[in-house]
Amino acid sequence: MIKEIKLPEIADNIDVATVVSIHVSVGDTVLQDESIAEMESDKAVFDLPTDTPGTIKEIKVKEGDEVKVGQVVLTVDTGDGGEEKEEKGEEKSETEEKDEVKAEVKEKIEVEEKAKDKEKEVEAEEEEEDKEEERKSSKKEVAASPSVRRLARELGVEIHKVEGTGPYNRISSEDVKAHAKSIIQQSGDKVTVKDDYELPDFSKYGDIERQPMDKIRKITAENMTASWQTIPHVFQFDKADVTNLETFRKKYEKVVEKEGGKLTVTAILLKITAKALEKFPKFNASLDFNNKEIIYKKYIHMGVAVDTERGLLVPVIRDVNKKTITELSVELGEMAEKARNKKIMPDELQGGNFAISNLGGIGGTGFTPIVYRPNVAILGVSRSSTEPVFINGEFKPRMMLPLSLSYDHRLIDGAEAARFLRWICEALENSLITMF
Ligand code: CAO
Repeated sequence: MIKEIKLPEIADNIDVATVVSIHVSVGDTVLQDESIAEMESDKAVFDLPTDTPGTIKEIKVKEGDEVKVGQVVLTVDTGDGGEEKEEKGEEKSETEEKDEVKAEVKEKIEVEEKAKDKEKEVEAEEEEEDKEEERKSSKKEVAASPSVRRLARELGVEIHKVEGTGPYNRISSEDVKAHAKSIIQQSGDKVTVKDDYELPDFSKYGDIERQPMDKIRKITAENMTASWQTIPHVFQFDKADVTNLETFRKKYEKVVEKEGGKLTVTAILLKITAKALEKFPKFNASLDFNNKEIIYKKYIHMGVAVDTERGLLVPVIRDVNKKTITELSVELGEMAEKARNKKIMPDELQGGNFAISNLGGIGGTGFTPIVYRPNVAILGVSRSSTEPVFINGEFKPRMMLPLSLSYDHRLIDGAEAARFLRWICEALENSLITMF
C-alpha cells in the first residue's frame, strides 16, 4: 500500500517549514520513526520522521522548498497490499515485490537489533578491560625512592603513572617532574571552571525564583573564577594628594569639553598610567607560565572597567601613550557610551595589557579588583575626599585619592608594585601631567 508522509503540525503559529536536507532516496527502506528530512521553521531546525516503515516510492519535495503543514513530502510503499499499480516494464509480480519489501524491512530490523546487541557486548567488554587495567595499575610495582615518592605526592602526581627511565624502570625525581610538566602542557592555559559546592534547598526556607545568567554575567563569572584560580593575587594600597590636580582639572575641563570630552580623573589616570607602564614594562607584560617566558608588549593598550546595565564591560583604548589627555577624554566617553548602549564590538573589548577600574564616581574608600587574565595587574581607584594631612608640623586639608594595585605575584614582586604605585601617586601629586 502506498502511504503519504505529510508535514505534521509543528507548533502553534507555524504552518510552513523549509526543507534543509533530504536523508533518503527513492528505493531506500525506512523504519518507523526514521528521519527522512531535516526541516527548518522560523523557530527551530528539526528532523522529520516517517510514521510508516517501508520503501520510499516518490519524493515530492526538494531542498529549499517551502512545505505547508499537511503537504505531502514523500510516499512510502508499506508492502502489505493495497492499490499500488504495477509499474510498466517491471518483471516481478506485485505480491513478489511486496514480499521483498516486507523481507527487506524485517531484515533491516534484525540487522539493527543485532548491531545493538553487539554494541552492548563490546561496551561490557571494554568496561571489564578498564576495570582490569585499573586493578593492574593500582597494584603496579613502582621502583622509586621515598624522596621521589614524596616529590610526586607534593606535585599531585600519581606515581604509578610515571614512566621510569632508570635501570629496571626506576623512577627518578626528574621523571616525576617531566610527568608533571607534560600534564600542565596538555591542559594548556585552560582552567576548568567549576564549583562543586552543593547548594541547599533554599525553598525550604521561603519563596525562591531561579533565573538563567545572561551572556555577560556568564562570561564575567567564568573569567573572574579562572583569574582568581590561576593568579596568586597581592594588593598594594596608596594615596595620592590630588589637591593641585583638581585645580588643573577645573582649569582645563572647559578646553576638553569644547573637543567633546569630559576631563575626569579616569582620563588623567589613563595618561599617567601609560607613562608608568613605559617606565615599568613588566606591568604591561603577560606571563607564559607553561613555557616560563615573559611576553613584553611594545604597545600600550589599556582596558577601562565600565559599569553598564548589562554588567561589567572592559573596552580597550589603544595606544594610550601616543594620545593627548583631550583625545583620551573624548575616546573614554565614547567607549563608555558604546558599552552602555550595546554598540561595543567584541574586538573593542580585546587586546588590553593593563586595566583601570574606577569606582570613585559611585563611592567607597577602597577595593581590590581581580586582575583580568592575561594581564598581570590592575589599578583600582576609589573616591577622593578631603582629609587632614600632616604637613610641616600642621594638619592641612588635602584632597586625597585612594588607589589600589592588584598584581600577579608570579611575575611582580611587592617592592616593584610599591614603586609602580608610588610613581603614579607622585605623578598625580606633582602634576607631571602638565609635562606630557
Ligand atoms: N573620586 C571622586 N570623584 C570621582 C572619581 C573619584 N575617583 N571618579 C569619578 N568621579 C566623579 C567624576 O568627577 C564625576 O563627577 P561630576 O559628575 O561631578 O563631574 C562623576 O564622578 C562621574 O564620573 P564619570 O563616571 O562620568 O567619569 P569617569 O571618567 O571618572 O569614569 C567610567 C568613567 C567608565 C570609569 C565610570 O563611569 C564607570 O563606569 N565606573 C565603574 C567601573 C566599575 O564598575 N568598576 C568595577 C569593576 S570590578 O573590577
